[in-house]
Amino acid sequence: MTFQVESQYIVISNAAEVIAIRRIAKEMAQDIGFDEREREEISLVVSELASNIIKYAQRGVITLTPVCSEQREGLMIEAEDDGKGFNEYTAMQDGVSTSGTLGMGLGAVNRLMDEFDILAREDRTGTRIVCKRWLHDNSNHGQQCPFEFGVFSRPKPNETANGDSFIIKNIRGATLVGVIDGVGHGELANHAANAARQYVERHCESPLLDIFRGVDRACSSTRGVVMALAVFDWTQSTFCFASVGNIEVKVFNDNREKSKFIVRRGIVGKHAPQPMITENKWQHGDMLALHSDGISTHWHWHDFSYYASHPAQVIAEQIYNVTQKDHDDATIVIVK
Ligand SMILES: [Mn+2]
Repeated sequence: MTFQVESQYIVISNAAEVIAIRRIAKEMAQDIGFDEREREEISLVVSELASNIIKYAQRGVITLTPVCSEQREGLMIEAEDDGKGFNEYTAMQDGVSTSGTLGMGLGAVNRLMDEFDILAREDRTGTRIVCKRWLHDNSNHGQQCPFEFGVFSRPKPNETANGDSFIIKNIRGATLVGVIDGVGHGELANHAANAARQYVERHCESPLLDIFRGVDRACSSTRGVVMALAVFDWTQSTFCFASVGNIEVKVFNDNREKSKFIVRRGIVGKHAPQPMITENKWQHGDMLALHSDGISTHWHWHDFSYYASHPAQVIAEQIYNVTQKDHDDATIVIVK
C-alpha cells in the first residue's frame, strides 16, 4: 500500500506545542498501524525531542512523516533546532540531560527507534535529529524484553565528536547489543563509527557474520573500527558473541568473572578477518559489560559488586567513573 498522508510539522517553542505534536504523533502512529505500546513509545520519543528543543534552543520544528520503503511502513520523526545543539557528552546517557534535569535521554530515543541519526546542520547553527520507527509485522509477539541495559558514552575530553558508538536494538524476541570504536578519535573516528553503526542498525536482523562482512565494506573508505556485537535471545538463555579488535568483554555473576571470549585482531573496514561466533550460556544473575579502550581493562567485578542490585545504568556509570582514561573516547554498555 502507499500512503496518501502527508507530513505534518509544528513549530515548537512552548509546552502546549509539545502536547500538540505528541497528539499528532499518536494519531499518525495509529493510522499507520502501530499497537498501543508502540504508539506510547513513539509519543515518548516525540515528546523527548520536542522538550529538548525548548531546553537547548528555545525554538525548533518537529516534522512527522509516514514512510514506506522496501515493503516496510513506518514513521519518520525529524527534530530540527536553530540553537547551539546539545552536548553529546551527556546527551546520549539515559536519564541525564545537559540542562541537569532528569530526562529520558537520547540513549532511550535511540533504543526505541529503529533508525537514529544526529546531524549537525550544514551551517553548524543547530542540530537535526532524524529517526524512524518501522512497523514490524510480528513485533516481538507481545513478549517483554527480559534484559536491562545501561550505557555511557562520551568523546575524548575537549573533542566534540565522539569516535565511539553503541547499539542496543530489539528485534523479534532478541536484542542486539554492540560497542563500536572508530580508529583514533575526533571527526574521522566519528565518521567511521557512524558508518558502522548505521550499517548494523539497517541490517540488525542479518546473521552476525554477514553484519561484520557488511561493516567491513561500509567502512572501507573510513579509518575503520573495532567492534563487538552480542545477540541475546529472550527465551533461549543464550547469547551469541562476535568481536574484532580491542573491545573489552566481561561476563560476571556474583563475584566471579565467567567466560573468556575469542577476539580476532584486526580493523573492520580494512579487510578484517572473520570473527569467531560463539554461543554462550546466559544464567540468572549474569551481567555483561562491553567497553571501548577509553575505559581501562584492569577492573574487577568484585570492586563493583556492591552495585549488583542497582540499575544497569548506575553500574555503567560507576565503572566508567572509576576506570575511564582521559586520552580517548569512552563507551560502556551493561546488560543484566
Ligand atoms: Mn578508542
